[in-house]
Amino acid sequence: MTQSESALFDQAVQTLDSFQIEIPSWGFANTGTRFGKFVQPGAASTLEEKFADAAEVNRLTGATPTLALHVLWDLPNGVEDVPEVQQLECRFGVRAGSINPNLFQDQEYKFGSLCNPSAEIREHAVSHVLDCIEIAKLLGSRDLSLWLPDGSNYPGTQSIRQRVAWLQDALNTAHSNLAPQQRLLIEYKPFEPAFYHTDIADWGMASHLAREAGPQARVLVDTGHHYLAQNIEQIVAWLLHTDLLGGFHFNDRRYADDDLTLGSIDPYQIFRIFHEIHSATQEGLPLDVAYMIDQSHNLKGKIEATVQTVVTAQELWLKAALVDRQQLAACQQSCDLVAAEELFRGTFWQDVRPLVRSWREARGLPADPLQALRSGGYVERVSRERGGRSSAVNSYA
Ligand code: LRH
Ligand code: MN
Repeated sequence: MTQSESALFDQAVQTLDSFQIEIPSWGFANTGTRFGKFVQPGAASTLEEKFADAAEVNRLTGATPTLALHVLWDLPNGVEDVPEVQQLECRFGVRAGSINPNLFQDQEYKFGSLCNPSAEIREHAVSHVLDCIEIAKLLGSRDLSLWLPDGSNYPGTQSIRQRVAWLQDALNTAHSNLAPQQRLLIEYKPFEPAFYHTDIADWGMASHLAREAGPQARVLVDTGHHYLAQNIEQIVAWLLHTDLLGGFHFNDRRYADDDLTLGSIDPYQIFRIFHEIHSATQEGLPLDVAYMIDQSHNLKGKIEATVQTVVTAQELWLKAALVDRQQLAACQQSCDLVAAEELFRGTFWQDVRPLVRSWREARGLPADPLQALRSGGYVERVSRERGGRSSAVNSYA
C-alpha cells in the first residue's frame, strides 16, 4: 500500500468508525400503502422479532447498535412494556434508540392531536407524549422524536394561529418534562395526511417551535418531507448555522413522502447533505446529530432493504468525507465554478466500495453484508419460523 493509499485508508477507518445509523422497528414489519399491503412471510410482527432482525443487521454491518421504537406499535402497554424491551436489549445486544409517540391512529385525533380544538383531546395527546418521555427515561433513550400529522384539509375550517398557540404550549410542557440529557426532536412535514395546511410544515416552523420550547429541543429533517423544488442541503446548512439540527430520517423519494430506500433515486442528494455535515465538523462546529433511517419496505425484502440502506449510507458518508475541502474552499473563494464543481462532483464519482470493504474486513465484518445476508440463510429461517402465521396483521407496523 503506498503512503497516500494508507493515508486514505486511515481516513476511511476514522470516518466509518464514527458513523452509526439507527434503524426503525417499523421497517421490519408488514407495511403498505392505502392501496394495500403485500405481506412477507418473514416480516416481523412482534417486538422480539424486530430486535432479532435489528441484531442481524448490526451483526452484518457493525453500524446499527440502536433501534427506533414507535410506542403504540412496539410498547402497546406503555411503561408496562419497558422490562420486556430491557430484556430484549440484553438478549440481542441492540439498544432502544429514539422513542416515537403515536399521535395519529386514535379516532379522536381526527381534527388533530396537540393542535386539536378540544382541550380534552389535546390533554390526552400531551399525556401520551409525557408517557413516551417516561419510557425514554426508563430505557435511557436520549431522543424523544416527535412527528404529528396535525393539520386541515379545507381553507377556513381551522384557526391556523390558534393551533400554533396550542401546539407551542404542548411542546413547552413536553420540554419541561425532559431529563437533563434528553432531547425533543421536532419533525416537520409539508403535507399528508393533511392536504390543506399541516401545523408543522417546514423547517422554519419547526425551528421557531424548538427555540420557544427550550434548549433541549432540536429540528429533525426527514429527507422525504420536502417539496421537490426545495434545496434540502441548504436547509441543513441553516440548521447547522442556527445550532438547531438534531437529526435525520433518511429515505428517498421520486414524488412525495415515498419512503423508498436511501440513495435509490438520488444518491447525490445524500452526498450533498453529508458534505454540509463534514464541512461543519471540519470547521469545528460542535455537532450532535442523530442519523436514523425512516423507510417502509413494501416490496423489497425488509431485512435486505435495511442492510442495503446501511451499506449505501456508509458509502455516501465516506464519499462526502473525501471531498478535499481546503482545495474546494480555494475554488469557492476564487469563484472558479467549474473547478469547484469538478472537484466536488468528482469526489462523488469515486468508487469507495473497495475502501469500505477493507474497513469491514479490518473490523472482522463481512466484506459484503448483502451477500452475507443472502448466503447466511437468516431470511429463509425466519420466513419458515414466522411464515405459518395468518397473513392478517392488525396495526400499521
Ligand atoms: C411521518 C414519518 C414519521 C414517523 C412515520 C413512520 O411521515 O416520517 O417520522 O412517525 O413516518
Ligand atoms: Mn420520519
